[in-house]
Amino acid sequence: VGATNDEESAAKVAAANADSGAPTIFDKIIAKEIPSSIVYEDDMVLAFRDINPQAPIHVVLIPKNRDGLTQLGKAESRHMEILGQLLYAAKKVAEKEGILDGFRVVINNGPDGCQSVYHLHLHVLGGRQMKWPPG
Ligand code: D5M
Repeated sequence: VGATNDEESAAKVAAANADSGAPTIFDKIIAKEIPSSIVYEDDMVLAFRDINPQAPIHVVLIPKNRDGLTQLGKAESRHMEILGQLLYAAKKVAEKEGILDGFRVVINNGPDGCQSVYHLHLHVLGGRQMKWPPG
């Protein structure tokens, strides 16, 4: 059975490498080794524009120290602070981007969730009418 499309097969390859401990592209963004368009930053969180935006505003939020947290499905109690910080930072990003009237927060988890980067992250999308179900 072949992959149904490129996105799904890329997600499966990424998942297979998820626990290798290898740095991800997001580590390079944190280290400023590759450029990104940063929209918000504090001690724990970095937020930058998604390279492949799915809405007029599409920001990715990551913990600067992921503390082993590759995906939400692997969260442990020690990660509660990171999770809370990310969600609160999402609200600040939405406020800064002027989309408090309507935005969406997404966490893609695992291959079936189309996760492609295994460094926990949260998407903030807005600037257009969001649809439900998301598909
Ligand atoms: O989403 C991972 C997201 O990360 C995906 O929407 C593209 C984005 N991405 C990947 N590389 C970059 C760089 N270099 N800059 C900005 N955004 C990037 P997932 O939830 O894992 O599917």
